[in-house]
Amino acid sequence: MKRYFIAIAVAACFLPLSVVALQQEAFSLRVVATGLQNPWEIVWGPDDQIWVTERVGKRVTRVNPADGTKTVAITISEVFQNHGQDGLLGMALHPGLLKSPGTNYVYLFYTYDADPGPELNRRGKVRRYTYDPGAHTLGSPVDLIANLPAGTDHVSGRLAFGPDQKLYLTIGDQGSNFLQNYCNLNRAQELPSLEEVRQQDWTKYQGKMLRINLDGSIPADNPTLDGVPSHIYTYGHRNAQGLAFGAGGKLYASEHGPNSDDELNLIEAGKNYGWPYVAGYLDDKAYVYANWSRSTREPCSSLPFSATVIPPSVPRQKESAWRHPDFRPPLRTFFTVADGYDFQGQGSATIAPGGLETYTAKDGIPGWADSVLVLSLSKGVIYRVKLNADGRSADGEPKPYFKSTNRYRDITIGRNSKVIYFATDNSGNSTDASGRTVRTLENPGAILEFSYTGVAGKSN
Ligand SMILES: [Ca+2]
Ligand SMILES: [Ca+2]
Ligand SMILES: [Ca+2]
Ligand SMILES: [Ca+2]
Repeated sequence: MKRYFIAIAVAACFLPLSVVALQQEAFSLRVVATGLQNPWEIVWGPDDQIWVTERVGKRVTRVNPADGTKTVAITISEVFQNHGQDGLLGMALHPGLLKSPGTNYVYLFYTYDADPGPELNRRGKVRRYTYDPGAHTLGSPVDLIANLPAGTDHVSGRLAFGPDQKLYLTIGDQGSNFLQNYCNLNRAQELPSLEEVRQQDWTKYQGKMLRINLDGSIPADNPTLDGVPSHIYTYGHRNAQGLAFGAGGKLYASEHGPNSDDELNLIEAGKNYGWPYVAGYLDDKAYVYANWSRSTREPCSSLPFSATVIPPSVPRQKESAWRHPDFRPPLRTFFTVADGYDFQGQGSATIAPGGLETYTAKDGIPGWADSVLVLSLSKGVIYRVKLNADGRSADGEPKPYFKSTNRYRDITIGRNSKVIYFATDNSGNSTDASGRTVRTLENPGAILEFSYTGVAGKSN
């Protein structure tokens, strides 16, 4: 077992952290399993196995944390996967799994081809499976809601099971107004009409957080937005890939920003999280909404996309030109930079947040109770954000842990809350110890275990 002491002064590569934190906690690292095909969601199960969705592998796999033994619960041939963000994504276990009769349920979100012919019509669905504890397999599929938006970017697809017995699902803005989808209108602020909901036309569910009954229907107590009840719980989201409930049933989500302003949000019914009018705080810093689809004089399709240079024919709107009574700013950004920040020279001021978990154990790692752990894909660290007592604001700066040259995709905490597991991507960009961007990953397609071993240094 490799000793892995986290007692590092944080390097300057994590700019623009204003406070340099000195971590005291020590952890030992153990590689639990390798050879997974893009593990995307990991959940500690009631059987003390780590349940894994493999995005590219299209499988639900149970991994024995003691020896890494893998048992495939199901391979889903209907999953369609051909780019970096689609495939088998979110998973939530019914809290009654292996505990109460009639609740051996596992909920999955994945992308599929809704066109039976040769064309591709990529959509997303939430499907429920029943677990057979004797055979250790998943069967009896029931589609709860299908035909959800799913494109070639910003699919999101994180699922959580609420204390209110509802399913929560993130659906991204599908990369609209960005990169290869730059001429698509961003619909994160658009809300469906009564007729669209009646027709089960879920187009406007792009850039939303959904709250779904366990049979797929619309909860009677969901917010009514613009006079229309729907599955939409919150809106104005870009790409929320981390989602977890914390103390008091509060719901937290991480969200990818554009070139700056990755976010940690507290999710509350009916609120508007600002995208694409606002990135991070409503502060007019380093972000302006440029609506490529509304380019006048020169049609969007004739313009080359740039994240930093906006052609004059593309209308732009400052954050402060937009106001909304239900706007909710993030609890914390990673990171906000000032106007004039040199994105081309210095690169994006982002961490690319993957999964997220709340840390609630009072008898766990000292000082960690009431924290949120936000995973970074591109920095190879996990940021711990301490919350204030009411869970409604962040206390101090995010602290990085577990530095490695990996892309941390998802997290689960063991039955022993001093043991934390991470799933890693198989490929992509990370950051090495010197702060350089690299493409060679230390532990691709793996599950890593970090066990708290005590305090390495003296607090200053
Ligand atoms: Ca997880
Ligand atoms: Ca087809
Ligand atoms: Ca936001
Ligand atoms: Ca801003």
